Amino acid sequence: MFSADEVHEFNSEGYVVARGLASPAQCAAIRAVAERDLAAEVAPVEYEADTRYPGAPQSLDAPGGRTVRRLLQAYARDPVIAKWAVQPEMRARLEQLLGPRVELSQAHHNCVMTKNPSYSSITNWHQDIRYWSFDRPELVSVWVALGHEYFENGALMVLPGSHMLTYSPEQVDEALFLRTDVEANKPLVRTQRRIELAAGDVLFFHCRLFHAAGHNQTAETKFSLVFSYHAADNRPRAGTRSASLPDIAV
Ligand SMILES: O=C(O)CCC(=O)C(=O)O
Repeated sequence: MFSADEVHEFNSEGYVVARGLASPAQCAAIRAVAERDLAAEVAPVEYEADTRYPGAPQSLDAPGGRTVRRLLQAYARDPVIAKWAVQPEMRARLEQLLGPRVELSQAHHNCVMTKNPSYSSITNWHQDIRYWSFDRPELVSVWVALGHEYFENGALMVLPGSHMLTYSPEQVDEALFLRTDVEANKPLVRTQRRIELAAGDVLFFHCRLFHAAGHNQTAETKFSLVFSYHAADNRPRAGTRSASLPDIAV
């Protein structure tokens, strides 16, 4: 369970880290699945070229275009992953943040991020909710470090408190990334914090928290397992991508 201070931290900062929540055995088992599926390119995957992020190869056939960036549909990939996602410890913590009766969305995140050392694009400042459609913009993303995550291998950075930010349309670009050339955003971007995680640390963050990440400048792929959860009474809007796959009761 989170302490009252940790719940307060999540509510005020938009994120909280549970250190060592995944045991070394859980991490090793999940990572083994990810390494196996990455080596065999087990579908469905998202390639670097698919992301269209800055620095991504222009097409699948460009050098590095077919570098796997995400192993999609993580929940359905292997029972080891599914078990992790709906374990009682996860439910207990998520209920503290979201309220009773929590569901996992299979339509969003639900992936293992595989940030490759040779080809990895950067992810600009964004809110996860930007393309998601739910009755209320109240979801929690849960990011499990399957190895050490630090600035040089492209770890996440966050803008603390930005989940409560109201901003004008000029502050974001057409893909809803925060524009770093806009004067009003500069002080905000200076508040950035780097989130360093050890294997097994788990970052819980609000779907409106602005976050970003850089390239992987090291020699090893960075693996992170990521899911999104919502309260059962916060329904995905019919006809949208958010409603395209059944939610899983936690
Ligand atoms: O590891 C990264 O580049 C960040 C990915 C991310 O922020 C996202 O998928 O929402």
